[in-house]
Amino acid sequence: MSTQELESIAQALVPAGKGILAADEGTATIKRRFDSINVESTEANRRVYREMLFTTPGTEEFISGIILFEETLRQSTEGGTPFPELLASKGIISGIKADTGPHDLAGFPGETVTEGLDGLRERLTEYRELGAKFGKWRAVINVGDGLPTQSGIDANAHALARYAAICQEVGLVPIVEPEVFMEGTHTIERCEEITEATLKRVYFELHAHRVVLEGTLLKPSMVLSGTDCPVQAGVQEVAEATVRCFRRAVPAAVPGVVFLSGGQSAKLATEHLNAMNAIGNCPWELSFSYGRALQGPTLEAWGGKSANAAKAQKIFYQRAKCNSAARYGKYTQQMEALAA
Ligand code: 5MM
Repeated sequence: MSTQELESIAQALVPAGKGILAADEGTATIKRRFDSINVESTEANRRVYREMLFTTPGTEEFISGIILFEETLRQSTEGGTPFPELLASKGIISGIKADTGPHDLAGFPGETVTEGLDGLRERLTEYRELGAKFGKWRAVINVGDGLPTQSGIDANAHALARYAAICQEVGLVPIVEPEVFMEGTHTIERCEEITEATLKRVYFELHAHRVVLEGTLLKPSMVLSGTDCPVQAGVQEVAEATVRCFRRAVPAAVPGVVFLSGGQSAKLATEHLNAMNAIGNCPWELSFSYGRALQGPTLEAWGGKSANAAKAQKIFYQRAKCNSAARYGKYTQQMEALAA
């Protein structure tokens, strides 16, 4: 695939008013989500739940792409249409979680490195044949006493860059996801410092691995106070710190920054994105690639019962609509009232 084709896919994932749905929870994560609503995590239930999300009427107004887990990429609707085909018919681009998860980094207690490079070229080639047009790889940076170490940041940045290079070689747009974990007592200032150092290292490695930035997207965490920090930064402070940090570290050649929600409430994730877009004047699109912040209220409303599916779809549609408005800095509290 040519560089130009990669660029057009990357751009098609961040058009005005649209963002990405992260529905790539692995088996262990989706089990945790289903446990919270007392639903057994069987392959059949996961398929039914995801079909409900993907067939929500009007999703394509606000959702440009959906990140899938390998199992979902191979599944079909009840009527037999493969999910990537269903999404393509709605103009939604399918993506694939390419990593095999974070594992303990030997010699560095408290830190992880994301694995999945072995056999990646072959797996990605098959995913592309199944309909995926982009990939996603998540690296986790834990914050704590003496953490992260430079070695922890370097190992994760190196793996992200190797993944991104293989993705582009195979013809998939790599979404590069360095998540500075929000759990901890750290201040927003410390989060900003670590996020900036991580992003700078990630772009150093992407450059070293000859990755074409125009054909990539960045999926980062926002600059936030740690969940247990006694002083919690407000919405405007988070927006200013995040935009400042990204202006310093993310090259203008990157078409879009698509944030993860990381455990923030659905509403707060929307408010933060809205405040960033209200600041404006950034070289990249500022969008979303939320998992929990898009699915949380939907999952709760569904509760595993088909009788609740239509209501759950309406909630999903409204959540996507609120985030679409946040892409323009035009989200208002009144939209939540309408959603309720
Ligand atoms: C950080 O999680 C990603 C974004 O979701 P949130 O908006 O909820 O933070 C998400 O794509 C995550 O990488 C996937 O759910 C994969 O999860 P697991 O835990 O199975 O690797």
